[in-house]
Amino acid sequence: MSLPKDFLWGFATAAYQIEGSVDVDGRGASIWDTFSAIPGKIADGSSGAVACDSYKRTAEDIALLKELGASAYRFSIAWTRIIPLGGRNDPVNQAGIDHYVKFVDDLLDAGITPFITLFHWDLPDALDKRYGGLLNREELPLDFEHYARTMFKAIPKCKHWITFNEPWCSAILGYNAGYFAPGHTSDRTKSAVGDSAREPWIAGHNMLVAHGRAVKAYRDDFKPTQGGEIGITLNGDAVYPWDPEDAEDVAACDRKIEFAISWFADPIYFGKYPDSMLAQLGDRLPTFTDEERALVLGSNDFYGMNHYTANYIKHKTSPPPDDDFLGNLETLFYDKAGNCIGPETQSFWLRPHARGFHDLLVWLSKRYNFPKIYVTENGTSLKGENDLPREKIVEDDFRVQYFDDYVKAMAKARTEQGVDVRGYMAWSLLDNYEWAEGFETRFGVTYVDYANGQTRHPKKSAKSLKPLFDSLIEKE
Ligand code: PNW
Repeated sequence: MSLPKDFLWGFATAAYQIEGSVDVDGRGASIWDTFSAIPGKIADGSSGAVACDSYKRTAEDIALLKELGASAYRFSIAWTRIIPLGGRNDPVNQAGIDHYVKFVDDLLDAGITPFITLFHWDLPDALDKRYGGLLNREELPLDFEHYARTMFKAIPKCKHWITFNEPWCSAILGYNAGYFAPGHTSDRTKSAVGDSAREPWIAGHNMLVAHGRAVKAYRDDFKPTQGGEIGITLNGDAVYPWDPEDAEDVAACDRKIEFAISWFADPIYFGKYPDSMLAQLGDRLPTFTDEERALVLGSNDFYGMNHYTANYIKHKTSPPPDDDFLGNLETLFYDKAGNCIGPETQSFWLRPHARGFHDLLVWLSKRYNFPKIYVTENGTSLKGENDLPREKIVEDDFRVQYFDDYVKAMAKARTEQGVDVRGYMAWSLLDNYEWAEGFETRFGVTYVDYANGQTRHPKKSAKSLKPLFDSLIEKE
């Protein structure tokens, strides 16, 4: 069991979760600044206004990455630091560009390969207000392309670009459940605006086309001279039938992955939405124009995979309600025989089950003809971690075990099944702003003492990855 010689490994973060400095150097507001200011939307009432203060601590973060032995770092750019109002005719903010140019220079000087995510959910608020943000089929792709071009031009030294992080989360959590910014939902007790049955599928479609436009721009005008690669990062959980004897539960397993992953990956690899989604959603799923299809088809140089957990899947027999986004099925932690998928964590949706990682890597590889895969996120929270004193938090054996199990499951999938995995980024370098869960949930391999100046204290898991990868990466 092994990983290839040039395998890249390291850690991932996202701008709004770590940077803070929201009013510094001309940054504009994003939908997360607006959303987190609404009472009741964030568990502890917090925002990313300070977070880990990483905007001002780039040297400290790079020193930490170096100390932990990382060969790669995935971070995201705050669109509103580059173009504060977001649009293609709006002013560009040189101070924002300079910040990320220097950050990449410093990473490269430290021998760390940057992976840049262009969009990790922090849409310019001005675009949301101007034309409905992700819901605008004409404007969003053009504005995203312009922003992407600005970054490709500014940072030719970056060779690994990710367009969108987890469009499923932006579309479903942002426009169906209303749990994430901009908080749209049909539930009028939570939001005055939203149509859970329609908006998510429109937002998803528009992100796909925006991704396609940015990729075409990169390939036409930057890749020939810069020689880098570009792809999208999709999230998805592993699946097992609630009743392995029931063919309907087995079929529902594929449908679950199709509604989460193939929603985006099928148009990219096959030029069409999955049949299971077309059958259930009908004309609520937008139809690709010929131009859109051409932009999206074949638009991945690599597949970015975010993966955390697994579920048992039970099919439903009654017709799905209009706001169903799972594919008319239930996701469960226990199967029919009473087996539990994995232990509880601090995240209601996350239970470790490492075999699922192996099985999903194989499923994806078979469906999409063994694409080059970078695992762009994988990690866990710990039940009750935030309630412990610091000396206990840094002894995070549960997280050490999680990484050990998951990384070995990945190496096994490569060695035994031919999965073409080339890199792995643990989520996350730092405890950080966990979106609607605020700071109560800690995903970091490094404890951040928010109450005492954002000081960093590596946990046991931080130091466990280097020996783990050293033992798996081939020497020649
Ligand atoms: C990912 N869910 O999000 C994100 O890319 C990170 O920014 C985030 O911090 C990390 O995972 C840990 O949560 C997800 O509810 C958030 O199923 C929520 C879900 C899935 C992924």
